[in-house]
Formats: sequence, structure tokens, C-alpha cells
Amino acid sequence: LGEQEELHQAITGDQLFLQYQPQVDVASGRITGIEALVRWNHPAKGRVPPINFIPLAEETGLIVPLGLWVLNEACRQARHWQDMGLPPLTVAVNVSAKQFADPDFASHVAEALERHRLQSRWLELEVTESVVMQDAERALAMMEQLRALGVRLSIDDFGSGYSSLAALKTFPFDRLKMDRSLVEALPGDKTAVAIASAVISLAQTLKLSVLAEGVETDAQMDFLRHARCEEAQGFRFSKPVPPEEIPALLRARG
Ligand code: G
Ligand code: G
Ligand code: MN
Ligand code: NA
Repeated sequence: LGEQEELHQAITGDQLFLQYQPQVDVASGRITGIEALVRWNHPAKGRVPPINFIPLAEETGLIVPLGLWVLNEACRQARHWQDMGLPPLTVAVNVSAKQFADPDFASHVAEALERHRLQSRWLELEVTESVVMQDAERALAMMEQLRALGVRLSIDDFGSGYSSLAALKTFPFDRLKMDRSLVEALPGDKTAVAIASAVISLAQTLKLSVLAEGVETDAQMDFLRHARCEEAQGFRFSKPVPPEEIPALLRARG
């Protein structure tokens, strides 16, 4: 089979699954949300990392059915956790450019919420700057539809690659996720400290909540607490884990 056909089979078959990475409130250490991250269990190759199939999915358009599967699976799982009586939490789903450009995307989101009886406030959609900058007018219209549904929108990987500030000015995001490349050198590196501090105050000024990605150390946490960064995600708290591990994490720190 060609790679594309294999990926198609993965989506329609039973080969994809999700892991979840907790996001915590910096001040209290409590879990406030989780990010859903897709994994592929290939029948012959075993576990294929997303960097080895997300780009192919994007090129071939298979990201649309793949993303739809992720969206529904994350909503189903969130519903299941709520039914278990666990403290409710936001589930964040990554959305790629082709999904966002699909005129039916907002109805797919509405359908997934309805199917799983999940209130929209518990769903967050993460998009990168390049997703919204590609066709700004269309992206803005899509964001307005999604906000009307009540889902949260976050700008992902902020500060990586070709970031500009234009996206923040133009688009109605609720939350900024500061890229792990800006967090890595904290707190020892003066330039990193200056940039991260500026990003955090920018978010505050624009009334966006701010989350630091890739947090690995206590020293990074201390910096973020002093800088009043609201939330953090990273190996310091947890790597992405299978859904079965979420209830125990929530019972301990939800
Ligand atoms: O944990 P990790 O190796 O999973 O993530 C690698 C990259 O794959 C990240 O940049 C993440 O945004 C992306 N990714 C993970 N899951 C999804 C998904 O469901 N949809 C999209 N579009 N990207 C994803
Ligand atoms: O691009 P996105 O942020 O959506 O994808 C998250 C990626 O970052 C995943 O590959 C995930 O496994 C990885 N990741 C999450 N936490 C950490 C961390 O603390 N350190 C490092 N190096 N990678 C992380
Ligand atoms: Mn993300
Ligand atoms: Na990210």
C-alpha cells in the first residue's frame, strides 16, 4: 500500500488513538484542561509519530477526515469523563489549515458537541498563526461562527517560526499558547526572559489568557509564577498520557 492509502485505512480503521497532556493553573497547580494529541498505531511499523503523518495528511486533504475523527473522539472522551463525575475540564483540539478552510468546519464542530452532549465551553480549538493568516477574511468569518457556538479559540505555538503580531490584532482569540522555544531557555537566558515577559504582558494587555508550553523545570515554573503567566503545560507536570490515566490525575489535581 502507498502511504496515503495506509493513512486512509488508519482513519477509517481502528489505528488512530488520542493521548492527552494536562494543562495546569500556575498559581494553584490544578489541572484546568488537556490537549488531545493524535497517535497512529501502524499494523506493521508500530507507533508512528505525528510529525511523520500530519504533514502527509495535510498535503493529501486526509487531515479533514482525520481531524473530524479527533474532534469527535475528544468530545466523546470529555463527555465520558464528565459522566464519571470527574471535575469538568477543557479539552483542546489542534486544527490544521485545511480543516479551518473547510466551509463545513463550524457545522462539524456543532454536530460533534451535540452528538456527545458536550457544552461548547469545554471545547477549545488550537490554531497556529499560519492557519489564520493564509486567508484572513475567511478565517475571521470562521472564527466568528465558532465563537458564536461558544467554543474557545487559542493561538498555538505563538512565537515560533514566522510569528508576527498581526494575527493577535486581527483575530478574536481567547488564549495565547507561548511556544516551547520561548520557554526552553528560561530563566537563565536574559533574552529569553525579556521575550517571554513581553509575550505574557502582551497577552494580558490584549485580554488573552496565556499558557506556557514545554515547561520542564521548577525554575521555569517560578519564573512563570512571578511573571503572572496563568497556565502551563509540559513534562514538568505530565507527558501526554492515554485517556485511562486522566481520571487519577484529575482526582489528585483536578
Ligand atoms: O506530542 P506531539 O509529538 O504529539 O505533537 C507533534 C505535533 O503534531 C504538534 O505540533 C501537534 O500540534 C501536532 N498534532 C498532534 N495531534 C494533532 C491533531 O489531532 N491534529 C493536528 N492538526 N495536529 C496535531
Ligand atoms: O505543537 P503542539 O504544541 O501542539 O504539540 C505539542 C508537542 O510538544 C508534542 O509533541 C508534545 O509531546 C511535546 N511536548 C509537550 N510537553 C513538552 C515538554 O515539556 N518538553 C518537550 N521537549 N516537548 C514537549
Ligand atoms: Mn497544540
Ligand atoms: Na503548540
